[in-house]
Amino acid sequence: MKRHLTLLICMMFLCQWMHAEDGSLLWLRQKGTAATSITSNKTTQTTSIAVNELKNAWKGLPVSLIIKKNKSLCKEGFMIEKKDGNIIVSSPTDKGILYGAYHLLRLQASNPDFKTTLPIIENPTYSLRLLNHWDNLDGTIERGYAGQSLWQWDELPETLSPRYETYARANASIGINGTVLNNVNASPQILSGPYLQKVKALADLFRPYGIRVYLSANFASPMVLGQLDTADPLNKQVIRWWKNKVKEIYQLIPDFGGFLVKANSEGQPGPCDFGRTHAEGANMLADALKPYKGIVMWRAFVYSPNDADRAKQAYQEFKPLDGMFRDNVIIQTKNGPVDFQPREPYSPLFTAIEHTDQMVELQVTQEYLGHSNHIAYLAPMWKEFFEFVPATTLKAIAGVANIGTDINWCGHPFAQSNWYAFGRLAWNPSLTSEEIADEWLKQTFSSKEEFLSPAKQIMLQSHEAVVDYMMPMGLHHLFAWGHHYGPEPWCAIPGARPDWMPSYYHKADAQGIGFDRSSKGSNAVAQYPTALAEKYNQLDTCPEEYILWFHHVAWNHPMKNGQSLWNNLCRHYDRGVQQVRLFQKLWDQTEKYVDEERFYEIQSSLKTQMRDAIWWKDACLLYFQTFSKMPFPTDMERPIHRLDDLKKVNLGISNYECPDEELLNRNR
Ligand code: BDP
Repeated sequence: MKRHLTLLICMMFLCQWMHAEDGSLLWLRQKGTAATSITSNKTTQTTSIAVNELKNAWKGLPVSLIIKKNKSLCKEGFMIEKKDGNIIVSSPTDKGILYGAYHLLRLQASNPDFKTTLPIIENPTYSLRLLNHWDNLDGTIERGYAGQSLWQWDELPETLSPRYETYARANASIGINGTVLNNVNASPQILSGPYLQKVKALADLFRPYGIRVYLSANFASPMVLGQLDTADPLNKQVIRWWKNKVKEIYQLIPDFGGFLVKANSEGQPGPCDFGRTHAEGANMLADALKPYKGIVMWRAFVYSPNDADRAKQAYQEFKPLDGMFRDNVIIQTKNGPVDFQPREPYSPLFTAIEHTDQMVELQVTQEYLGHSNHIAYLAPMWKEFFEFVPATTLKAIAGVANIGTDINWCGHPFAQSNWYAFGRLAWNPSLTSEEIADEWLKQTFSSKEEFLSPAKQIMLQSHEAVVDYMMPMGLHHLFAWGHHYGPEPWCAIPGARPDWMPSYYHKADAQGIGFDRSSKGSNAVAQYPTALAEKYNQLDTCPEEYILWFHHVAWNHPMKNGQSLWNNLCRHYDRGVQQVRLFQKLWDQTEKYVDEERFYEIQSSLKTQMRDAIWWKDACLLYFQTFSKMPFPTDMERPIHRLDDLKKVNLGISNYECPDEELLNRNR
């Protein structure tokens, strides 16, 4: 009897453990009830996946999947309609069928009335919707906050982790159709024979999910792997080396997507090392890829250490090259002109380049937004970008992934929403942030209004809150040296690049604060189309959210609300902190509707976010006060720290003691 009881208790524990909510299911949680008829008119690996997904999760009418031509659909588009008591999902391709099946499941989970909205026609806005993994071959991830790299290079190609398939499913479910497997700071080894075998194994696995594989290429690969004494893009041997390499890749991976290249940026090799231009470098690779329909995504993230205003440099380097690139080259530019800051104006390259295909690089991983500790739902930030850069001017879209080996994939349960939102916006940038949040919450947590309302409020206000407590009003790059997590506006490392120091960006002095990029300053405003340039150029017409990006503003300058700049700055920081307090209360309201594990995990990470928000506010305001010499508004929450103490904070990931200047400048 006693033994039976012990067994029963053990089994109960085991069941509980098995059902413990660890976030690993992402937004793919639906389960079907009855065996509904799901048929398809053709069978491919891809349609079989679609059939299985529906068999496992669909609860409604019989579904027929039909591959057929339809003039209103592009290759990956699909139509969902109701006919004679059936749901028909049709598309010209099996990929479109798969997307249609996932869409049907999404509708089932997020819109109980969706049948009244049929027929639905969906075509993706961008034909290339890519994740960029900044994963290194040693398993680490540059700016990754969710564990190690998913790719188990040591085990590949023989062993395939089951997570690869879940990764592919998750991507396909939101329409992502390409993945760059390795870091833009690329090891040449990725192009070596043994590694290409490993890449092939992943490509084979991802193919039925409609996902193509791409690689980041190190421009010096012919020297490192091919023992050539140059990587000059005009050198015949170099050209031959790349042609052979590309041929080797396509023999293994016939649908290989192409290369992503970070060249002559932050110490990476590139054509400029050999007196050639970015266009000459990109074109040489493009020519090698062309016979196989491969592409080159050439990054415009360049800035040299000496030049005046870092925000101007990508434009200065790439605008004169417009029109000189082959038609299978796409210039890949970050959304803002500096570097994924909490808020930046859009990069003026997007409206300046006219004769070359362009794509935007967004950062899903929260390098500058609290890593995986803070809730920062990024759809609102990305939507801001699309207000300035019409979706149709872009050929493709890429997102720097936030995915790692953590059981919940992204570190923070809410960070999954950024992976999700990236995919959904890449498919359709006109979806609203709220629609995407709503879909994601319903699929990931619960459809109960009592849950949705507070959770959605947190999500929709979260990005602005982070901007407020970190870098409001156009401030940028106030981050601590090395880790890009905490504040260090005072940071000054002797001998380090000036454009890696916060003071280069905030320029706080006795008069005021902010970077003068007006026509009286660096004149970065001139890189924008005339109407915008004029608007940004004048202090009184420049939007307040960018004011310190474009102007050096006097501390006592009266802002639109009649109060001084200093008071406004204080109010923003304070508002950020108050918002996180509000998020804590809102999250507590959801307790009844969320599983214990995720409820407490998020509750606890909000405590960290609260602590960090106060840290940011106190550090920035106490430091800037040493210049403004103005008092805090009386109704603002007082700092709880002393500046001297904050200056001593060291998260143990900085390079303060690094004596080697080159290393110092590379590890930033
Ligand atoms: C910066 C990151 C650095 C990246 C670089 C890039 O700090 O790790 O290598 O961007 O995008 O934001 O190349």
